[in-house]
Amino acid sequence: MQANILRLVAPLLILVGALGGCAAIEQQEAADTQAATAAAALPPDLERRFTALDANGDGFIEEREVWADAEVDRRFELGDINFDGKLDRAEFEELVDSDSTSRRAELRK
Ligand SMILES: [Ca+2]
Ligand SMILES: [Ca+2]
Repeated sequence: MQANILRLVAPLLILVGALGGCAAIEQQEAADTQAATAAAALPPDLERRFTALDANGDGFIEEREVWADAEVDRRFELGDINFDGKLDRAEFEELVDSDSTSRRAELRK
């Protein structure tokens, strides 16, 4: 009797497991896509400017890399929102969006 139930249930369990695996893979793929989107989220003109400043190509703008851009150089510390000494793309976008950076400058006074 128990063996019969197992024979009926086992394929279902395998199916459920397989579906769960698919869902996990889909979630991972979605996360990968999001990460890729976040890394390339800048409008083309900003992306060009970011890439030009990121001299060593590590995906971050460090303070020693910003001398080429007077505006970014001047406001580097304001733009470094998480204080790690470098600008990621999101911070760079915030920095060149003068309104939000000016607002933060006001808040820090
Ligand atoms: Ca860099
Ligand atoms: Ca930072």
